[in-house]
Amino acid sequence: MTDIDALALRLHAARLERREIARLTADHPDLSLQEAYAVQAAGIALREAAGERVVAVKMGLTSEGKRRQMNLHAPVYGVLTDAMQVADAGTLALRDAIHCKVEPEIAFRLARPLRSRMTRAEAWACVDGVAAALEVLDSRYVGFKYFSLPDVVADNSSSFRFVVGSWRDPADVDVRDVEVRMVVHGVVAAVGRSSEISGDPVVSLQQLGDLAGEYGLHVPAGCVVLSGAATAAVALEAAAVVRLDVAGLAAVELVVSA
Ligand code: OOG
Ligand code: MG
Repeated sequence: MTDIDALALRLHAARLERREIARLTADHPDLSLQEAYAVQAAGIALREAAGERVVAVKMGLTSEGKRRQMNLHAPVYGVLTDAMQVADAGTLALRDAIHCKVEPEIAFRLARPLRSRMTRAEAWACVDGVAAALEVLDSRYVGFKYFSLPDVVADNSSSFRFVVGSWRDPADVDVRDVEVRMVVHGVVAAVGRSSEISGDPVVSLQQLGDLAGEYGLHVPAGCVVLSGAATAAVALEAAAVVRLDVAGLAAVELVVSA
């Protein structure tokens, strides 16, 4: 077995057992970003072998707020399966997670596959739906901390669960610079603007096209893309109701149980 598969299994087991582990670079200090994406892909292959289906891709670390919170300084992607999706207004059980956090996202549904080096107009032409979304992150690393980009990439960019609200026609919305407001149990927990996502959330699609081309991921028609959180993530507590309001889009909700 190659190291890549062994590392993927290490993270896979930690996730299934809800157990924190040391970051991979503690004993693989030379893990490259290329190898980290290979570990991520091997982890997704393990999930597919267990019957899960890839339905979405998420960009991460596309806003300054997130990069500062994680002390990591370049955008990354992660792959999301049907088993990670929670219905709008559905429930997430904290006992399924290690130490999860929630963050506000804007989702795009693709009518065409993403490619490398797309212009903004070309990326926008791939989109046939826009929705508000919540992403729940959960790191497999001790204390939800890591000190390198390869660690977080290998851990599928801390992916855990996501919720997508009702889709709107892209012709009816302009999400370049709108307010994003996440409310937890009636109290505003995070406020930002969509322009904090790569300057424009559509730019996240262009960046994903480039990263996917570089690391060998196919982002097909029908795929959903989360463009990255506009604000820092917020730790989740039981009995909370999380709602995200994005101006011009339908609100999306998540209920959190113990
Ligand atoms: C990495 C994932 C970041 C986002 O939207 O910025 C992310 C992390 O914060 O652990 O999903
Ligand atoms: Mg995110």
